[in-house]
Amino acid sequence: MTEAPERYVGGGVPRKEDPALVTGEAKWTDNIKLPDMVYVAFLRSPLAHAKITHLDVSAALEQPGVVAAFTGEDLAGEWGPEGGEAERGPGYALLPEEERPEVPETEVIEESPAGEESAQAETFSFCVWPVTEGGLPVTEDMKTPTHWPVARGEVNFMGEAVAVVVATDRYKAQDALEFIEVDYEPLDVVVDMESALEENSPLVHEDIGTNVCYSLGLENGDVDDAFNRADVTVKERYIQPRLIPNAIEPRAVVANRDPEHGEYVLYSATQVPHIAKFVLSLSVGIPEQQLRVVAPDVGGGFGSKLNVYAEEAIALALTRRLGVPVKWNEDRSENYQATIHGRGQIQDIELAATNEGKILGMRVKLLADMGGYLQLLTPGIPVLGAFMYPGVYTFDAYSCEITGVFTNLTPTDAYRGAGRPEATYAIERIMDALARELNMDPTEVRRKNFYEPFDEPTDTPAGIQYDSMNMQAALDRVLELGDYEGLREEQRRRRENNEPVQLGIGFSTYTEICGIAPSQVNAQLGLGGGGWEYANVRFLPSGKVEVGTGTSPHGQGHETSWSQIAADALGITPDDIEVLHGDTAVVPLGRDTYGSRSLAVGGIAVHLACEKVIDKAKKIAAHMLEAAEDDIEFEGGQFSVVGSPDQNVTIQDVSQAAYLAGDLPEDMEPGLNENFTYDPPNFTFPFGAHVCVVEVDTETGKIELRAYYGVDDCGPVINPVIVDGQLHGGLAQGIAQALYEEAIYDEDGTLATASMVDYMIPGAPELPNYTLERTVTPSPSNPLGVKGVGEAGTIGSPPAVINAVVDALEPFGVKHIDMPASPMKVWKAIQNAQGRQAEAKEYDASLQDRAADVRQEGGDE
Ligand code: MCN
Repeated sequence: MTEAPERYVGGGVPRKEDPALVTGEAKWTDNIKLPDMVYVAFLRSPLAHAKITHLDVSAALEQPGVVAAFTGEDLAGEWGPEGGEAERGPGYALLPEEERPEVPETEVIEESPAGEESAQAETFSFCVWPVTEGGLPVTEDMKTPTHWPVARGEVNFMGEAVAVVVATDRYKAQDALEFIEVDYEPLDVVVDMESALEENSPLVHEDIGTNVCYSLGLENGDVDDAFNRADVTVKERYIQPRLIPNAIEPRAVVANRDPEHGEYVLYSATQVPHIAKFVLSLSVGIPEQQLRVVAPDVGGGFGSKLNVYAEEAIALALTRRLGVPVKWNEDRSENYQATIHGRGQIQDIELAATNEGKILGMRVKLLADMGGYLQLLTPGIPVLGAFMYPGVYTFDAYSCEITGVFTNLTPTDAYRGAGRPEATYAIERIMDALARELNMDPTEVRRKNFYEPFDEPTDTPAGIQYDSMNMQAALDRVLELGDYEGLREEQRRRRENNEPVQLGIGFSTYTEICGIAPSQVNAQLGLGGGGWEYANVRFLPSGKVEVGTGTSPHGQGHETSWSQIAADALGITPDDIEVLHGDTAVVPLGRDTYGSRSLAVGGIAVHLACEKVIDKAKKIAAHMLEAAEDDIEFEGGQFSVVGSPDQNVTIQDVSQAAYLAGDLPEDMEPGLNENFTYDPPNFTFPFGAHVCVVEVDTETGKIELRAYYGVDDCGPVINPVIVDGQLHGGLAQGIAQALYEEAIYDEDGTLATASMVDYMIPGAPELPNYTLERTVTPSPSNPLGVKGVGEAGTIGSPPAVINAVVDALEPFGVKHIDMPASPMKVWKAIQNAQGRQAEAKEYDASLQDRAADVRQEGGDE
């Protein structure tokens, strides 16, 4: 047994996960090969909104290697809790060509035949967050469109699956798609949220009769009165472009039926095996106890794999129907069209304040793009943000109205930060606008409104309670780090000299809500799932330990962090611990990984399960040492009698005794194996202060990120190396949103940024070296005092970057630039602010002409 030093928590223990990841030993879903496995490819709609008037897969069936092909109608009996009970037609997997049945042409579907056959589900959706049933104050009924895994009769976004081909290899399946006959009748397309709400707008879902998915309002205090009393008000409109998540590993699925036990097994590159098991059992009609979901190594998710997708349901239905293992790998174009998108909001925000810069009230109106259907959490994402618009500022009156809007675009859902980057961006941008209005330094107006430091739950304008905060310390330190005075001095010099490259200094002082937990709040918000987390800690007879966790890491390093927590609690070394996760047969209970919840909920469950183990072990140790339990102390993996340190047993001795079970205290169960299901009393609220320094070339619009300083506070740190990594990745994504990334659609709902060539993901050369420090303000909500960190960088950084760009351009009168702040936008903003709109327009027109020429040249070739 390796000797345990004093403590591992807080130390930079190397990540246990990395050797496998960097030596090609990781187990990706795509590495799974099973006998007789067949491969799925999807025909996807090229149109954003259309009726399917003709669909015939029979020619695809004749192609080499193809074993089956289905339309949405063919699979209609597969969905819902009774799925699979309906008449499913012949199973023709792997039959020689001559024995394959004729597949009839699918008729035009005027009206869904659902309901005519009792076993067919009449409606279907993956959404589990009906936000309006949760008792929030002002709501209208949420509309949930029927969302078949394979379209039936109509498509509602570009990339929606229209037909499925199954073949003996992936490429044959892909090739056969070309032989599917499909005709569409295009329908009017809804792309823009504001137009969608106009009276005569075309409807995304004719049967729903409106493009409003839901509207919801929160109000605390007398907002009108605050605005009446205000010396100054500022009002801004911010656009949150849609973002496309780009995990290194696209989605991947293998479904199989265990021939011996009849159990279905789904391997999926998912963040949420436990949630997927529950939702898929209801979606496909496989009893929950007969479904096992495994998340092997997962190459990132950033929220996009916090979902239950049609392709997972289809793979299960196909393996049930065909009797062979089924595999699907998403390609990058499918990733761009059929995996959820993030953000997609229009924010109108107003502040009422005194001449001294004290905020009196805030109004927010939010339009949130749902896309063509509701995915798992789509309607809830803006609601998460609604609680965070007040940010790190205390004031009395706040209201927020959200309208969820259907469009014919890819559904939106959780993307790193999920609602909170949007909220933080709005409040941190408008704080700068208020500072400008009052001619105050942006740090001063922030300080005027900070909470006094606190370490007990404290009410916020949005009606929740922050756990602990000390913004002053974080801001003071980040100003020192960046040499704020020195930066302002340099800025003054450059301005005075009219230098073409100007310096900008941008701030963001942020907090965010890490969860999703506790369960009672989830229930109040209408979310169909608890916020607890489960852990199992068991000593094995040899004295080694297995820790089972319901979290499902996909890059966050839980194997390392949880080992550190358990090692300290049990007095052993991380090397003697194996962390098990991501398989519902190995860890049956769990709520998975998202919302920067894993440490503050799942890590705490591990800690508390360890304490239960120690409690029991202490009883056994007392019995072994023939002492009273109260006289036993535990330290460094050893139980000893108080005052007689020589009378001792190690925890491994105790473990052995627990399993030998020859001489245990009376009525004690053998073994040393404890579970803990932890449901926290509150969320955790990490916070921090960021400063971004940019150099903007005012002649070309080019932005250079010169430096980025951050002082973040996520409470005590379990592993500083992992926390730095989380912050670096998060900052990169926030900077990407501010400067580079945007999903662009044309007026027909066609995704123009449909590949990595067109969608600009920054690489290392575009990103600065970060200078990061931490303050430590423990959370009173959990015994380790920890807060989450997985999204903090993404939430804090976009406003710091844009505030810096706008600050650089202050001498030109520029007050706002939309994200992403491309050189073109920056250059145009300067022209417009200088009254040179004509030049900007002229340049625009010349670009349009050039684009037309290029298209023409392309067409001529
Ligand atoms: N940690 C720590 N001390 C703290 C806080 C956190 O040592 N005080 C460590 C934790 O022990 C854990 C890691 O930091 O190892 C992240 O913990 P936490 O903040 O609880 O976040 P989660 O583990 O729940 O991860 C979810 C979060 C989210 S929501 C997204 S999105 C995201 C992210 O994590 N996606 C990621 N980080 C990612 N990192 C990678 N590599 N890939 C993704 O897809």
